[in-house]
Amino acid sequence: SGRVAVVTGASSGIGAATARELAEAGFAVVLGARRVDRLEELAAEIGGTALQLDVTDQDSVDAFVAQVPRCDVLVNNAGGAKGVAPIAEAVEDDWRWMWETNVLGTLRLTKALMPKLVESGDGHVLTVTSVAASAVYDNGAGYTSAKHAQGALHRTLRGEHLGQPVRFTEIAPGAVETEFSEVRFGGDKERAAKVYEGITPLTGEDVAEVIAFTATRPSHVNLDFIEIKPRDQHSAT
Ligand code: NJP
Repeated sequence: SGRVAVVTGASSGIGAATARELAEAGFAVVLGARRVDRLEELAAEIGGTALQLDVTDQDSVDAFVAQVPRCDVLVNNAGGAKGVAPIAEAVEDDWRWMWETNVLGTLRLTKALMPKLVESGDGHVLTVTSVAASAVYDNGAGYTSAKHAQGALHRTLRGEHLGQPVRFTEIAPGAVETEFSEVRFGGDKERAAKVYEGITPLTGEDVAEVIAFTATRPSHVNLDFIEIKPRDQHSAT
């Protein structure tokens, strides 16, 4: 079909699985992340183009977007949590990382690719937020606040583009087995195990299948918001 899907954070977890699913669905995929060696490996397997991308760096975003000839689907997936601490012990660098990556990263990519998404005639922006985009929990304010902001940004975009041929879907996952937990807990496996006690997490593929389903609905159908959680997870944690 010649349709092009851009996936950020495609070097791991949900993003890598999403690139795989979208390639299977017939999209030409553009894979973006900092670890370009991993992207190249994946592209060799599923096809597509591997391009280095740091969403926290405007120059990197500009160079990336300049190499994307066309964009029909954008999956804003790059993101994550860093650090677990009460607000009284908040580490400003961790907060900055979370806001730069999840919030401003989504802003930069979406802003830069929007002309191409409109030009597509059937554009679609899918943003991977979190159950943390609509909940709060102790020791998680840096992440929950960043995800709330990312969600607000995404939902506002939908309103600002009404009447234009672009769809907007927010994907809000609960616990997913990826490298997320490693980054969040800085490798502290005991702490991670305690937080996720009793929960069998989703796989990246579970979320990717939902993203691919959403991106392949007829162009007049907009799935606005999808929360996807493990069976035994009740709330954000
Ligand atoms: O995590 P992980 P997930 N520029 O760590 C990339 C949300 N979520 O797949 O740059 C560009 O395996 C990084 O690539 P690299 C979560 O908040 C998850 O679970 O090479 N890319 C890697 O590919 C996030 O928004 C859970 O290091 C950057 C990817 O991001 C999304 O799901 C729960 C980057 C992260 O892959 C995918 O995360 C939830 C940068 N500056 C929400 N910085 C969960 N897993 O439990 C990072 O509620 N990346």
